[in-house]
Amino acid sequence: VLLSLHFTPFTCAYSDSPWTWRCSDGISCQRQLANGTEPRVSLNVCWLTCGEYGALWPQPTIKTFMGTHLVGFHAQNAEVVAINAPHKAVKAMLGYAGNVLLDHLFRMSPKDDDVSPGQSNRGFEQNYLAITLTAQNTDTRISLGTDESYNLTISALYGSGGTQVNVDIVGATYFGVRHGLETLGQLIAYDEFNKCLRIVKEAAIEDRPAFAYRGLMIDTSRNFIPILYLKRMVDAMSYNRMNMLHWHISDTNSFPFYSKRIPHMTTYGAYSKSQIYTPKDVKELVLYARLRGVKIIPELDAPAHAGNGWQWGPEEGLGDLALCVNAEPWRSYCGQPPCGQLNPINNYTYLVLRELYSDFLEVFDKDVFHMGGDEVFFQCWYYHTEIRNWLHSRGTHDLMDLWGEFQQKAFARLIEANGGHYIKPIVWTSDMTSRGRQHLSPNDYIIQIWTGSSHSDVREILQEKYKVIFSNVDAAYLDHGYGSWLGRDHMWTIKTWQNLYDNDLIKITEYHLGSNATYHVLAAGQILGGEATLWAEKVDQHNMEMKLWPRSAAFAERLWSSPRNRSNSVYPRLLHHRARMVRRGIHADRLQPESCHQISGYCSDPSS
Ligand code: CP6
Repeated sequence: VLLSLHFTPFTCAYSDSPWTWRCSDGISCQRQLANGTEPRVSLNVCWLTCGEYGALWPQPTIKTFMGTHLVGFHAQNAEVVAINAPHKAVKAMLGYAGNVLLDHLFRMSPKDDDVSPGQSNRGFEQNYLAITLTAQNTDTRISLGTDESYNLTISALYGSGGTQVNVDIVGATYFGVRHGLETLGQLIAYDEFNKCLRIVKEAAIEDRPAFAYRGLMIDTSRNFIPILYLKRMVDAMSYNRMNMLHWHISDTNSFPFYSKRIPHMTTYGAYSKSQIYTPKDVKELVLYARLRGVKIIPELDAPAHAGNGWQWGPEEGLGDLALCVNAEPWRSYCGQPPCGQLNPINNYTYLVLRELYSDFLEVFDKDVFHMGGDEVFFQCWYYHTEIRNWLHSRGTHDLMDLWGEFQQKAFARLIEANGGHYIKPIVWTSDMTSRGRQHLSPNDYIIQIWTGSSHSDVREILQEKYKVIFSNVDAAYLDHGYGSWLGRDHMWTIKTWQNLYDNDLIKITEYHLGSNATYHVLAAGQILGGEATLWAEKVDQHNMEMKLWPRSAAFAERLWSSPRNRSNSVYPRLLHHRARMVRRGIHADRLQPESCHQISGYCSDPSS
């Protein structure tokens, strides 16, 4: 059971300065404090008056102690003084993560962050922040079973030369320690009046995630998204302790992944020569993400959602690898234009898949792989005489049998490409996960639920012991509400940050199974977590960040902290977290007019 203890509110003891209290809840507002006055503040107001400082997001699971006094220091007096790790590689990674934090501290401090002559008696210039990092095991890659817990303690030592603040972060793995550094970064704020950074003098936090899988999906097939923006997405995920980036790299629209073994894929399938992800790009991104506690999970969607890039079969004498590519009228052949679906009765299709899997596994991690499996459109297959003949020869009318055989063969090729080693496949909910589950062993497959949360498939999938990731369309679809790809704007309503925050996976499970069975499903680790999806029919690098953030941050807290409260109590803290993300360079969506930060009375949480 995860505990969340409330602690004494901060009193923000900036007692030596008149201070403009800038509040974001619209209830309290500008206050001038006389010298020596300590504000009396409620918990919420305190979050606000402290600014970003202490607005921890996602909320740690246990705070055993949080002090009330702050110590000032300069960024150049912060240092990682010791790194304990059982392994050279982990030690190097910890050094890197420490530098990411120190970089934040320098960026928080304006260039004139020195004390002008008349102000040099505040006594913080000598203060020192000493950080010790300890990782207990040798993991250098994050996986579904990684222990991401950490303990963070802060204590202060007074000396004649100033105060030394000691920060001690201990994690089971590198990834836990990195989360601890993230929390530390959120416990430090810039004090404009004194021109220094501030940190709480004493604190003790024990923290671990409620769910192992805290994901985001990006689609780079409908529109190409430059690697730089995928890195920015990873940055922002790391600020929210999210750990899985599901890369829906290909679809019918385009195939931007460069395959060394089959360069035709991008020659035929990329939008242009510059809209290609090279192996070097991908390796760089995978490492960049790993250092930030994020795993990149690639998806090679099949057999549907595959078209452009697959047209070269006939020219090379291999026959049709994909059917109904760009066929019109599209409504007869697919759910969304342009059409395309792999040809399951051409053996070369599986050969090509194996080569592609091999190229994917050379650049991505080799433990989890997304095989797609969404929205197979049987009409596309029925339309081909050879496929109707195949059905006839097998004495069946059910194309599920053909699809089942496809899935089993494709999975075998994936294992082959992985040198015969097992690799965990993920598939989307589909007809196969509702009426063709005999083709998917619950021991092998993870099912990603994009079905609505109240659909009976959810109950059946859980009852049959599958492990699941929730991307339920009624709460986790970030692209909805901006108009669909057909311009049918009425089809979907926008998912607000409150919808994502309140997308409680445990409540969904209880709705289907009752509390007793839910207990067992949770104990068996069937609920891996959740993933918000950004389908990119109307998305590119210019609008992706405001669609992702801060709504994904709301889901990140749901998945990390599994809070009992709903969204209506967290609004002020989210505003500060959003401000922090913006300060770090992320173009997160704006939630309020600035006047709400300054004038009392009229702005309040829209969800309450
Ligand atoms: N693309 C792919 C999509 C969708 C899916 N798969 C999708 C379908 C319906 C809605 C939103 C997105 N655009 N490859 C389904 C998982 Cl409402």
